[in-house]
Amino acid sequence: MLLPEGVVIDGTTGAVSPSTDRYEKRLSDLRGFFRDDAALDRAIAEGGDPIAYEVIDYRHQASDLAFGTTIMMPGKVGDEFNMTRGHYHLRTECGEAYYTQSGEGLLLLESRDGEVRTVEMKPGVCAFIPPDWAHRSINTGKDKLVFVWFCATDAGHDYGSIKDRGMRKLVVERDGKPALVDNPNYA
Ligand code: PAN
Ligand code: ZN
Repeated sequence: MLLPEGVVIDGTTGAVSPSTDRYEKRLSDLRGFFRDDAALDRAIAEGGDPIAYEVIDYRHQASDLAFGTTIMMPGKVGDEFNMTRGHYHLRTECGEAYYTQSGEGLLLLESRDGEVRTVEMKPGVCAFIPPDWAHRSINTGKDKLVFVWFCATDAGHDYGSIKDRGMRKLVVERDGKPALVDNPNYA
């Protein structure tokens, strides 16, 4: 039987205690997601293939609800800010919430019929991700971006559509500021 418990989440480091699982993605794991492969190679060589983000889970298969943190490092690949892979949920009726704890970023969302929206990520903002919207988070700041996510345990991830087609928009640095621009490689 699952028992209630208080899970301690550190909003600065993203540590979750207790947690059930974790993984990390290095820049080399994100090949194919950034626009500029040569810039990715340079960033990997210069930084020693640094960790781009880490995900820590509190997840029990016997419960419908899971949560955890994502901890994103600052940085850019070329002029594109560090980002997550981005995905739709396999169970298309499942939404999600992203509650930012520290840092600053943008949540980029895209519906199946091509509508694009962004939600600012900063402490105090809990972003609502409606069912069947692709979502990718982007660290546009100088520090770590840490957020808590809540979603259905079995929502699942469809990464393929985003990897194959890309998202319609990119978040790049222009004049020292984040800007949303058309993705020239969008298929
Ligand atoms: C989040 C994401 C996490 C990493 O937990 O999985 O931020 O992003 P990618 O999975 O796109 O690499 C979530 O949205 N879960 O559904
Ligand atoms: Zn999700």
